[in-house]
Amino acid sequence: MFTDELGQGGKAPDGPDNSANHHRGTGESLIQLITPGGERVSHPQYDAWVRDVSDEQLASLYEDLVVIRRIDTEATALQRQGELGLWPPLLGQEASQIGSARALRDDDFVFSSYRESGVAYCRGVDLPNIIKVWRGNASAGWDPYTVNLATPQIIIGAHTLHATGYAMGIQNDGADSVAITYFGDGATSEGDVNEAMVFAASFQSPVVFFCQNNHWAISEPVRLQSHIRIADRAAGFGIPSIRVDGNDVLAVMAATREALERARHGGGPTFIEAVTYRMGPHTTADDPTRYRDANELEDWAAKDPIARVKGLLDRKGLLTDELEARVAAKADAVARELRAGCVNMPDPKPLDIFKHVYSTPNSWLDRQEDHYSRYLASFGDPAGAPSEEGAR
Ligand SMILES: Cc1ncc(C[n+]2csc(CCOP(=O)(O)OP(=O)(O)O)c2C)c(N)n1
Ligand SMILES: [Mg+2]
Repeated sequence: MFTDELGQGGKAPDGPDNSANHHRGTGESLIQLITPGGERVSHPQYDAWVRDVSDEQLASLYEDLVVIRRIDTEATALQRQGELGLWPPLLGQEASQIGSARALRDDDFVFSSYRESGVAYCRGVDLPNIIKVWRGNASAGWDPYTVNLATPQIIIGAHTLHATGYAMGIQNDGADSVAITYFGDGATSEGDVNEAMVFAASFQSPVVFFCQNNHWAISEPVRLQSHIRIADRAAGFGIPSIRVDGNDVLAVMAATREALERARHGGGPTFIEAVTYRMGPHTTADDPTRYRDANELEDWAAKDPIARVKGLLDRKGLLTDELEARVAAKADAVARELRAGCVNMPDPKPLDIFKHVYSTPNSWLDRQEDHYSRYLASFGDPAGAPSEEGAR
């Protein structure tokens, strides 16, 4: 029923022992509804939050997991082929992203970090727009208000302040939507995240702090990041926390639904620590073999988020050839659309960089644009001319 097998990692050869059992703090157990072997285990509190999930919906969650892994694989390949400048892989974190994003309402608003491409997929962002920024074609891939998802934040933790501010706005409007913000284990050490939690707690704002503890902040292990469990940091702010198996899509969905309902009904913020693992590099520019042990990868491969849902579907007699074929066809179609959208994306014109900086004219920016325009013209190169949309 409860398991602590997904702790924060064992004793590092030369670091402090921060394995789950040695963490100081309230130490609530990890919530799990599907074991790594694909067995559905009951939970007295969290079963109720996913009781309505039908066999069909379980199959659809499986499809989402497979599709976003495929998006990730395809984008990684596109980067290796020189079509993208950089890509931050989400491999291993699929259940954290799908389980939480599928718990949201359309009118909830998401503030994410750079690794949440699975969340962007769930919010309905057009596939090529997910990779537009990583191709260097735009500063932002989509209009946040069309999908209620802010464009991803690279500055670690800065967007958690935006989420709290947005949630305070929801309160002023008297609405019952919720802001949710995604960030990493490393981000919890940033001042911005701490300030966002102070304000959210003080004003009991409807915001969910969704932390994907993937055990690494680039090359810094979480055991160095925090000497207590990440979820236990929330207690210092008076924010209730949930520590959930982040590789278990149902458990993540249950935890997120609980947090969202609390926020919707005036119960204030909740902190969710989804305990998961970054199976790939930090980004395609990183080589994790330089700082982490292959055994750790093996341990986590055995807790794969897709394999366990597949196992559960199998136990329930739902893993039919028809389902497998449908999911594979969907993943293929998505990969094709992503690739075609990427390689056929029109290049931006150099002067396009001045677009969308301000919504109203700005003399300081206009001067820069004029200067840059004359600089480009000095090469006699018409490439500097603004694209059809105009310079701004
Ligand atoms: C304010 C700030 N400091 C440093 C960086 C450089 N940086 C980029 S990603 C990263 C690690 C973040 O780790 P974590 O919060 O665990 O998220 P993850 O990458 O694991 O998803 C750092 C330090 C940054 N982008 N912003
Ligand atoms: Mg991390």
